[in-house]
Amino acid sequence: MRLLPARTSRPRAMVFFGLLPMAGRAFRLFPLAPRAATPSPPPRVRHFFSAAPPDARAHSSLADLPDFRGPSRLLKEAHKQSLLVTPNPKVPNAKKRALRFAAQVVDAYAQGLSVPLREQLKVFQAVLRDLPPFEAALAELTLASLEREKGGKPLRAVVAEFDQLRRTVVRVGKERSLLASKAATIAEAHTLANEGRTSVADAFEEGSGALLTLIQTSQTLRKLPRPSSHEPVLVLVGMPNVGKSSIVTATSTGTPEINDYPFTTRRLKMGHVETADGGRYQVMDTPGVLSRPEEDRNPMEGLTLAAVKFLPSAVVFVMDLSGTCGSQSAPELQLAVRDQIRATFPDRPWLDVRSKADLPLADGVAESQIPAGTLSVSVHEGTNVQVLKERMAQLIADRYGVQKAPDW
Ligand SMILES: Nc1nc2c(ncn2[C@@H]2O[C@H](COP(=O)(O)OP(=O)(O)OP(=O)(O)O)[C@@H](O)[C@H]2O)c(=O)[nH]1
Ligand SMILES: [Mg+2]
Repeated sequence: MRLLPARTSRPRAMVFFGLLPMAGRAFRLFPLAPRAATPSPPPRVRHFFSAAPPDARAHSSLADLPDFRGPSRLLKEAHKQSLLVTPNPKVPNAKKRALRFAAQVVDAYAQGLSVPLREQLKVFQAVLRDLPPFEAALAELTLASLEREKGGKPLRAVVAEFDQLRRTVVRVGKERSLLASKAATIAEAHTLANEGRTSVADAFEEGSGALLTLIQTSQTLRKLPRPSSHEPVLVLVGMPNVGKSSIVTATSTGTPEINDYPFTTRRLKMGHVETADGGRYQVMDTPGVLSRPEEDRNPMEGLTLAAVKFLPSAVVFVMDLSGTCGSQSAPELQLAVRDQIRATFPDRPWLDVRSKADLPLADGVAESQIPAGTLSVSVHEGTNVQVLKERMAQLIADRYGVQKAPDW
């Protein structure tokens, strides 16, 4: 029998993103752990991360998403698998033996494609199903945000196409195997086996765009910056352009982009802080949150609020009350958003920061409107940056206590 050369794929570049099928997922707040008594300064933040909390092991992680094999690799593997089939010597009749052999070659080839497709999809879906709430929200909102930016089909439609691809491979394989098993001659059986594999490969390549899309989606989700569940996390929240990323840069190893226009930060960005006593915690920079009802929020704002909602985080709320960061972040709107978020998460360890304190308060903003305990900071002049670092470490110590792992 002439053996077919391994097929190479003709990738059809299709990159679609969409919402994960998570409707009905119960979004719940992480219960706050009882606060440890505030330790006397300097705050000790050592050993928070000494052990993974038991609950973390019950969940999957975006890092577990499978590394899908691509079309050309699957075709090569299917080809190899079909080469392993041998004629059955127990079938005495030469023609019967050849017909059965031809059918089995086609079957092996089709299964060499359809079985890995099924297994890969199973793992992909199982990982998404078992994500902890924050990672589920992160995946959902990131894909929604990419869908808005790039257009395309929702993920559930792509998954349906992927499954359709598998079914088509199975169907064409069965049809062609049946045909080979009914060949009139030994020579025809050989020809039909080869043609059968070609037909299966063509059907697979025809629909392989769905596989490429899932590969891309899986890679995107795996690479998403996200906090480690073994270290405390402090989240910076505020309206666009108020100086959040500048504060992250001044206080941690994070190096987010800084610009004088809103929504410079479009994804979560992580930095780390090593404390004086050898402890370590994470600082998360977030996209700005606008003053508007929940239902009007975009996926980027959703990411920020999900971080506050689902992570056992401490919050630094940043306000630029100088009136210089744009009308959508006007001081009175910032104060209103601050009150709204604070009221939603009254138990979160919380620090209000007035940024850009080198600039005067905007006309019409009275000192009495500024929340009590607000720390004035100027990154540009270095004012209170050291105090801010100490207060951040204190917040983390308040939130997580000493020698206590995060409860997520
Ligand atoms: N005068 C002054 N300007 C500052 C200070 N800190 C930051 N800025 C400026 O404020 C602008 C916005 O800073 P970012 O750190 O990018 O603000 P952001 O809140 O992260 O912005 P988005 O990511 O767009 O929401 C930049 O032009 C910064 O240089 C400060 O202490 N004083
Ligand atoms: Mg930013």
